[in-house]
Amino acid sequence: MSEIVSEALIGRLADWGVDTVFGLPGDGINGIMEGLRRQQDRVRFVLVHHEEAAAFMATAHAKATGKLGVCLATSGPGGIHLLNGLYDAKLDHMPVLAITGMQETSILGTGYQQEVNLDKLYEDVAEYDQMIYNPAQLPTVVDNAVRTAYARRGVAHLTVPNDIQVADAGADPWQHVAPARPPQTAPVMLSAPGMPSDHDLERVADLLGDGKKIAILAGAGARHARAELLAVAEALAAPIVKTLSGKDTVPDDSPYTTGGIGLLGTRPSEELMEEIDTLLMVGTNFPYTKHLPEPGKVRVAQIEADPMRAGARIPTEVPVVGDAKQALAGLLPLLKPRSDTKFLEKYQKEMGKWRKNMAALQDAGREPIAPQYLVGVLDELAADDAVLTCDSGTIATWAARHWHIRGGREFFLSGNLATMAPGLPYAIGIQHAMPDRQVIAFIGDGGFAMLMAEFITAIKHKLPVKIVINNNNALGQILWEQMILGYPEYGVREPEPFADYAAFATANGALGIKVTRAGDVRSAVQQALGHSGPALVDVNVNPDEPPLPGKVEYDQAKKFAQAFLKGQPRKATIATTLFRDKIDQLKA
Ligand SMILES: Cc1ncc(C[n+]2csc(CCOP(=O)(O)OP(=O)(O)O)c2C)c(N)n1
Ligand SMILES: [Mg+2]
Repeated sequence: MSEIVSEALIGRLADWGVDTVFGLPGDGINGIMEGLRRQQDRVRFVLVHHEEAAAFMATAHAKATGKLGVCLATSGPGGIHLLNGLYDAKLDHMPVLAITGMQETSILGTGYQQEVNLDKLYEDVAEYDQMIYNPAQLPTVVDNAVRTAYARRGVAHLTVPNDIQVADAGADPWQHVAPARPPQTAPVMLSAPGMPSDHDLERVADLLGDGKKIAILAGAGARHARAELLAVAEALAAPIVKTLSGKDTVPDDSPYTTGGIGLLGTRPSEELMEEIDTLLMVGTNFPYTKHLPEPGKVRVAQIEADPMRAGARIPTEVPVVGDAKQALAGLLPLLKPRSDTKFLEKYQKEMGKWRKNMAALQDAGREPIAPQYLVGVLDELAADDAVLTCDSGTIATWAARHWHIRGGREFFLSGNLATMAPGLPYAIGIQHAMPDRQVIAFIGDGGFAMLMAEFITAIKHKLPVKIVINNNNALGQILWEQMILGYPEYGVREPEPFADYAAFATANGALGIKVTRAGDVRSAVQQALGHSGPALVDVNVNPDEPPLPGKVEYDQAKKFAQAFLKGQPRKATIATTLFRDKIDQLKA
């Protein structure tokens, strides 16, 4: 049996170290499925229920392992479904390869069934975007796709017409002026040198040497530089503020961090940003500039891997291009250790108060159940090296504040696209790559409902993922956003009763536990975490618990009050919740 193009394609990906492809078959990729079947000893195919989830899984694979994530979809609708997950990869700078099918070359352009010009559709999302017209293009085109995804940290897309998929890999049907000569370069990714020049590092050290009130802002690009971040923070007596995607850069109980920034960050981080005179940004392209110091108010140095992003967010006196870990290690010996620790101590004290306030909200005595209590229990009972995935919604705020990074814990969510629904597929993608880790998705009812069929994927693949649903029967985040804008909520709550997702889990052979009383939260979470297979805990929480910003500004409070006056439904329960939050904090 001669080798077909699809077999060569998958084989070349295996040479590159690809061991998993997430996808869903269709008549546009039958040849590629045959290629996967023939290469099944080298590459595992993970059958999903929705292509969007396959793209999220590939993105999560890249986030958690640092290696290329690969997803596969059929021509037309399948390729269209991948897009949201691919934009997640693009915006969070993850190397992902999407493979799609295409109509046979002989009928392209004739308006055949499902004919969608996926290469055109993907122009915006993909850094490398290529149709394969001739078997001779392989493996050069595969190599270029993989290298581009890694080098540009983004999406590569290959679309393969049906007839090419099953053509003889060695076929070359046409006469050429420039015959293809696939280079036999080793399938290894070489990273660009990561150490900035001495001159650049000296300029950073000089700028920091002049600072009196210095902070470090650490993002996802510094996830591998924990020890170096902490050492630099110690030398500078500077608190580390973390972006949400950079939550696992340093542990939450470190005396050197004031936790998150932005709407779901901490009050000390917000206040500190207003007070500093010097900022060192490391591995972050934090987009919410409103939460960064005003331009011109502070001196800024930035260490950033991508030359396109260095200094691109706020006026930056010393932008430096390099790998966070190497650059910080190179910077450390150039720093004059600061003995004045007053600024750091002030914010350590503030963080002490903030931590107490947050702990007070994890009130076990509340009915309906406080979401903060649910995360608090999960935080306490989960392993020290658990991986938590999360979704966009109020859940992100609860996780940001009540899920603590300690030990080898990791945390992933859709940082820049901030899309709903990746939490569950992320957990599946990561569990496939890390079968021995405890992988937990803490997600909302809205996000879960969008891709809930993927829980069946977890069951079928016998993946022990743990799903904890913060079920507020609402698109909670938007409810509060409407009120902060001064508009009474509209179209954001589901009619009662609350959906029962635990029943769905149980009906399909997993462990499913519905929790409606605070007294049952702990035992349910304990049981789920201790279960050897997939488990889902669906917790009805208080739908009227607002995720307030760490520092509520006068304007926000005013708009909130205005919404109340304009006819906000459920005023009484919201007010009661806010009142109890305050009382709990005062008691602490
Ligand atoms: C695909 C998509 N649609 C809509 C939104 C806008 N959005 C952001 S959070 C959110 C609510 C999410 O609801 P749920 O998952 O139940 O979480 P909750 O906020 O209730 O905790 C919505 C609608 C989005 N980010 N992504
Ligand atoms: Mg919800």
